Amino acid sequence: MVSNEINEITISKAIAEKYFEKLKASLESEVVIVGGGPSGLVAAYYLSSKGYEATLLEKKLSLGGGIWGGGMMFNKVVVQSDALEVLDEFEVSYEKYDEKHFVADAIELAGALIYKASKKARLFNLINVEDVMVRDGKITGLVVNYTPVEMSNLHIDPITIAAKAVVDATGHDAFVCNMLSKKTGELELKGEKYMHAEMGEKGVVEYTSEVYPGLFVAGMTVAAVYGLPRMGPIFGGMLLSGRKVAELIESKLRI
Ligand code: 48F
Repeated sequence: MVSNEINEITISKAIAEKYFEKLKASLESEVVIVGGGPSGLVAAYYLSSKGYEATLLEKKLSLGGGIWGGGMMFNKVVVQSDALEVLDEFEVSYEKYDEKHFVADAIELAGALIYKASKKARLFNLINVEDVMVRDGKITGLVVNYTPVEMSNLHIDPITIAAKAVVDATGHDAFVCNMLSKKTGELELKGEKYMHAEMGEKGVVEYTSEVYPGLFVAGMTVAAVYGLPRMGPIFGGMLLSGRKVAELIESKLRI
């Protein structure tokens, strides 16, 4: 005899109610992070740990960005010694390769960043940021739609999410910065340069900053805006850039 304790309609109601509760709460966020790669996930985690309402929007089904495949699908990543404290914070294990280079498992790293960020921040997958909202020379929010709408070329209007600060963590695409540049002409992107791991790694952390009122950059987007070298499958710079952008936003929003 089958009991009636599990009900299909209750399952549907629970999903719809809880999802829209989360979405509604995110429509006026303190910080919105665009992109769920390493820099975005780390930023979301540290910002929410500091007590800010952080919403992260990722257009793909899975978060993790470029972590999963390591280098050329060899799913190990290198992290330099300067960034080990971020790995420790996320409880990611690593092996020493030499004094400066440490190796972590790409799947463990992606899983840990997603897990810890999801415990604190509001994470959304399948949401594509398609435009920026600007008022009086400042970014005030983002224009978003479900990814399948863009993929299937459906003529469906987007909705908007307000934010006091936006982080462009869309990696090589630098999507938000490119869109702002196109729509306002007020931001110039120099474009990512050749491979030079040391310069790239140092540069992405050093140049992590506010590039337009209300718009911050983290991760590879920093390289795209400031014309810095690429660095390949070493991830310390991404982690430290995510942590730094959280600190910059904290000091700005605290004022
Ligand atoms: O590319 P990605 O991992 O960015 P990151 O944090 O890290 C870069 C490294 O993975 C690697 C590297 C390290 O040496 O060079 O490439 O800078 O993650 C960016 C995420 O942003 C999403 C995209 O799907 C990816 O998961 N994204 C891009 N455009 C949009 C977006 C958009 N318009 N809306 C929402 N998400």
